[in-house]
Amino acid sequence: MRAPFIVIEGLDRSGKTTQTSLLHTRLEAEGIQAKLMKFPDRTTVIGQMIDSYLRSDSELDDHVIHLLFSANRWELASYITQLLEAGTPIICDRYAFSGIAFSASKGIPSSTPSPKLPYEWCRSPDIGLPAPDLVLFLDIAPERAKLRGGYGEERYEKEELQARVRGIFQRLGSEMQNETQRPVRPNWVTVDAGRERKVVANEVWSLVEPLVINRIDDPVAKLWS
Ligand code: 2DT
Repeated sequence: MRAPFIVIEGLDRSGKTTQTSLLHTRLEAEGIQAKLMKFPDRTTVIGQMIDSYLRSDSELDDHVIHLLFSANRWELASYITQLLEAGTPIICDRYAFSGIAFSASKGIPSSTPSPKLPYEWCRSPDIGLPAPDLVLFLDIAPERAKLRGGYGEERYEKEELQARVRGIFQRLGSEMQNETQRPVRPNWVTVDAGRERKVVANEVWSLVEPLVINRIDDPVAKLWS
C-alpha cells in the first residue's frame, strides 16, 4: 500500500492555487500530512530559468522551454515516488498536462497551418514520469475567468491563449478517459470551477478523501508508458 498522487490542473483564474491550498489545509485538519508540490518548481536551477522566461526577462526557443519544464519535473520524479511509497500523499499544483497544453497551444491559430510544437512531440519528454492517481481539472470558460479580476502579467496570461489551452486540456482528458489500461490511465475528473469556492472545495474533497483513506494498492505507475 502507498499514498495517492493527486494533481490539480486548470486555467489561470480557475481557483487552482486556492483549491490546492484549501485541500492541503483540509487534509491537515483530518490529521493527514500531505506534501504540497507545484510545477514549475521555480526554486531549482532549471526552475530559475523557467521563472525568468515566464517573466519575459529572457527569451528561449519554444522547444527549449518545453524541455526545461519537463526536466523540472524529472528533477523531482524519484522524490515523488519515494514520498508516495513512504506513505505521504502528494497534492500537486500543475504537472505534465499543463506542459502539453501550454506548449502545444503555441502558434495556433496563426499564419502557420500547424502548431509550432506538435501535441505528440510535447507529450514525449514526460512519458515515464510518476503517473498521478487522480487528475482534477478545474474547468472555467476563459471569458468567465477574466471576470474574476483579469489575468496577470506573465507570458501566458492572455485570454486567447487560455482558450486554446483549455481545448488541449479537454483533449487530454478525453484521451485519458478512453484509455483502458489502468497503469497508463490516471483518473481524470473535470470539476466545474465556475462555482462558488466552497462548493468546488467540497467536490474536490469528495473525490480526494476516498483515495487518502483507502490508499493505493498498485505501485506508482509510469505516465503514458
Ligand atoms: P503558474 O502560474 O502555475 O506558476 O504557472 N506551464 C506550466 C507550462 O507552460 N508548462 C509546464 O510544464 C507547466 C508546469 C503554465 C506558470 C505558467 O507556466 C505554464 C502557466
